[in-house]
Amino acid sequence: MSRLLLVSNRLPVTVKADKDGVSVVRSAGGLATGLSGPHENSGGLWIGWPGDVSRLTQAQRTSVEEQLTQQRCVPLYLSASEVSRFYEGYSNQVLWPLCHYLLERVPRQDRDWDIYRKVNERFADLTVQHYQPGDTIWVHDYQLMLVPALLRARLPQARIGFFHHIPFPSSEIFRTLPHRLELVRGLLGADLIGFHTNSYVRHFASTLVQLCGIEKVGDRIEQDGRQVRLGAFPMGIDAESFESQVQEPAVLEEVRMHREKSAGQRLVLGVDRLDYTKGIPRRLLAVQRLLEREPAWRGKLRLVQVAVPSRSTVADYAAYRERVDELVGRINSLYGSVHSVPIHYLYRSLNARQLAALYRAADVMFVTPIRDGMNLVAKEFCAARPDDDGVLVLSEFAGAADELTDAVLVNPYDVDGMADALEAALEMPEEERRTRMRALRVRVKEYDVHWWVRSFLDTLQDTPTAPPRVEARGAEDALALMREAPALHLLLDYDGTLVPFTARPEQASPDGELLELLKRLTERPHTRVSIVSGRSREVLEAWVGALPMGLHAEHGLWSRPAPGEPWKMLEDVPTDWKHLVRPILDAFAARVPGALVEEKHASLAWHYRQVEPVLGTKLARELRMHLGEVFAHGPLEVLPGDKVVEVRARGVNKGRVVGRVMEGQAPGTRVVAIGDDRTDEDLFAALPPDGIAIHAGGKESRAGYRVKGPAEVRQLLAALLK
Ligand code: ADQ
Repeated sequence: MSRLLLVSNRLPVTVKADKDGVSVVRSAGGLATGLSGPHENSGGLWIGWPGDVSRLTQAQRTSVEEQLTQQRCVPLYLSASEVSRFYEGYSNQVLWPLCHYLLERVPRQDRDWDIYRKVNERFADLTVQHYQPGDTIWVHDYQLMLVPALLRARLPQARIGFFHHIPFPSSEIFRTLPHRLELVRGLLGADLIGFHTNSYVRHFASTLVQLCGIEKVGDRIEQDGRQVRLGAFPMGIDAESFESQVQEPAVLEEVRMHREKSAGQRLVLGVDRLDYTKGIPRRLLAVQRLLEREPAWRGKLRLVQVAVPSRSTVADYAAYRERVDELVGRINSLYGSVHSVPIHYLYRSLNARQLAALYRAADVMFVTPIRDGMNLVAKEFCAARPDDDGVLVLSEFAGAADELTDAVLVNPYDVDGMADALEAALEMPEEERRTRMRALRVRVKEYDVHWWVRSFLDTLQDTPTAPPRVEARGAEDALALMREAPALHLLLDYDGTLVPFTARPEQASPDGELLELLKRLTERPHTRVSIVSGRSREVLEAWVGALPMGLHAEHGLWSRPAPGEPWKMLEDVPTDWKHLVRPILDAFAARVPGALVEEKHASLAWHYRQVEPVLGTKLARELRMHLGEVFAHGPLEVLPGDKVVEVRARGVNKGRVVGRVMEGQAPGTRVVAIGDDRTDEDLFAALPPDGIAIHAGGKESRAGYRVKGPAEVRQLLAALLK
């Protein structure tokens, strides 16, 4: 196993100072537990913030550092202003509410972005300092979204994973962020980006289409010549430890005590960080509604709500705390008696045993976040029920709801519906409770935190990392071969290879530099140049027809060996299908602004470069399917290109050009083909064994050599002239 470098905002430790000195205690959180095995076994490091150490003496600081080193942790200290602006500011006041669909909580002024970026740079710097070739880097969560790209720029060959622990919202929400592009590009520095659920993967994928114009987003995309994989890896818990804990005599004793104290009452449990995403007020209101509606439940049920203090220095959290306090007071004053109150509210953290005992004692676990990346509490409750009893009521807006389908699922915005669900849970027959809980436990035990870590890291290991500087080496090697060849024939694609793409096809005419470069290439001794393009004859003649080159238009349908010579068409190419296809393309163009239809002699093209990207991609897919169905066995081929769907007669492809240009060619001539898209793959495939295929771009290609795009193609060709 390669060495694992974990990078997260917080280190998995708590620093405790007392009069005897200072101790660094390993925290027992889910992430820390799941990752401790791979972290230690791989001899890896964990890089992160150890929490506020500003009040420690110098001696205590030294002791903290020693203890951290022993635990293979590397501290990154944050200043008070970084804590308030990077952590509380941008991370928790912008990204956190936004990813939980709470746009109205995002401040109007985006003041903390610069600090967010700077702290991300600090994390990346420290990681680079500790990186050794062969290490696997795993970056965690929304506080560090820029880190993958910052690392990639400096460690092109590193294996980098990123896991997003909170929801990734719909692209319509995400794109409201002023720095949306930087954040998305930050993530794309990773080889694997993991989310809890398939919906988050889908949202991220449509954000890529929407913001970056990346078209074919499946479970992987091409980015700067690398593959970036996307995947759903639902995080689990250390189920075994919860299960064994609730069988310990001391915990069972505590369970007995809880039951005794609740004699004659049903125990409903809520356990959360005190966070406005956790839906505590509406949960309280649901209890109130049930008591209001069904007086028989008064005095018969008790909600124990445990809330861990969280982010209390952020104003929204302080206000939220007051709201919860008020509601608890109001409901208790309305429905409490001299002997008992319906809501038992604890504002504190519990240790693992206390938590386990409460889970085991509860009749109903009430988990109602208005949004939650996953929600581990729901899973912990199931793991703590080896007695196969207890009912889980779970918000459908928690990631966990995708897996825990045997819970009673509720809409946390529907207070009446939640009151109904709570009553149904309280009255659920034993047989049904057991059947549901058994199914929940199987899920939680099988897909535990160890499974989560393994599946993410295995996928990351399987993801091909950036090929070792293929582009640069490829260009150099290709150049060396070309220089050695006694004679050359260059077959050059035009759009995307010699010139970058433009908004409208007619704007891509050659610039002076390109015309000069082509002219000089045609003057190079023993060198012939041909353009092999999908463009029409007229366009090629108008743009480059004056140069002494061969021209091949419409993907090789038409050829003209030299200026002044006649254009010849491939024989037997049917064109009588065009009047059937044209109306379909026109109809699709009429459905959306920006789409246009181009007609060539033996092909038709539907261009959508100027269409809103998500809609354009969707319509292009629909069009391809429609054409594929209607003309399944006809003489047509439907080809997806770069922002274009092209329909042409079967059997016409750029590969047909190769045979033609090689006729009568001087012995020893090497054919070099350069192109960027799928249609050029036909050209590459048809090359003779000693031909040189060069892919210009970051797509999958059969070409043996690669350069990045038009600028590098021009550099390569210019180098040939030196
Ligand atoms: P959180 O928002 O913190 O995590 P959650 O997944 O429920 O939410 O984890 C909370 C953890 O805190 C649980 O392990 C729970 O036992 C513990 N906890 C809660 N209340 C406690 C109390 N009173 N005393 C002691 N411990 C308590 C973020 C995302 C989640 C995602 C996780 C993991 O918001 O959606 O599931 O990360 O990716």
